[in-house]
Amino acid sequence: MSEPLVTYELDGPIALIGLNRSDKRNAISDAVIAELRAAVVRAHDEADVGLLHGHGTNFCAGLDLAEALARATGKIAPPRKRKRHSWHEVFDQIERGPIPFVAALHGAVVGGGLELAMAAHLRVCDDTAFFGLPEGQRGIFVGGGGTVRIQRVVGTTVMTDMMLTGRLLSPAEALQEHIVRYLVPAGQALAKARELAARIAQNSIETNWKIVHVLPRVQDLSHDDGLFVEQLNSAMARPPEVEQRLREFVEGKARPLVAPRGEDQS
Ligand code: 1HE
Repeated sequence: MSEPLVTYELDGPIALIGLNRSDKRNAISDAVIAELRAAVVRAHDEADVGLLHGHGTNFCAGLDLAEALARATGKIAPPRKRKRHSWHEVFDQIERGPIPFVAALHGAVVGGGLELAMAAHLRVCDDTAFFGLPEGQRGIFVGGGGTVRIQRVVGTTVMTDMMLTGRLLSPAEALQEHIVRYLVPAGQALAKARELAARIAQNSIETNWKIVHVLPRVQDLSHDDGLFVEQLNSAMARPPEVEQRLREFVEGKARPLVAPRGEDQS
């Protein structure tokens, strides 16, 4: 059997998901996306925290440019129907699924590789990492959610510079631009990410879910709506009457949905 393009390992509550195409610098092909989707869905079921990393000397060199060329020249048949962009779907599953994700970054974190990293909730890099958006040089555009996720974190000025000039950011600059929160010596990103994931896994699952889901949505709301959503999420524990109401039904004491014949419902 051939090597998987994406490895999956469950370590207690942590699912480690590794891009495993180091001969092609972990470039993302359609097959990689399909395996990544399967791994993420499995992690949603089995784990409390996900961890993205790359095998070999790079996290990810972005879109598989050879496959993109084959597509552009008609060597790969276009899909028969329009469907949701597969990268958007999978990266959204990472960012807006039931569990938080940590990303361990090293070497190239470029193009779609940076877009994938930005779908995680917390990023760590080592000092071999470099960050870039070379789409301009390749004649294409970001397509893995970068206009939303990267721009919101680094701001329009920084993203525009990265895209127009192809400027690569160093680990220190990535820290300054909030792309990463932790910078460690070469070779230690995965260990640090595992340590952070283990810490996150000690939180309540319910609070982790709220951190992942409430924060980005409130960021999109007005001040007033944001405070309202915060209140709903902080104050709304399950009301005590729920248990009583469920028991009434289970014990046959609940009022029927449909009124018995002849009984006035008005
Ligand atoms: C690839 C890819 C790739 C490497 N697609 N095959 N991404 C880029 O523009 C980045 C392109 N890659 C590079 O600039 C360099 O490869 C790296 C800086 C990442 C690494 O350099 P290096 O010297 O270690 O490796 P290499 O010799 O350049 O590449 C090794 C092999 O990987 C080689 O294949 P080989 O068969 O000749 O051995 C490369 O062709 C292959 N390879 N990167 C396909 N990206 C949804 S929109 C997202 C848009 C984007 O992501 S744009 C950014 C694309």
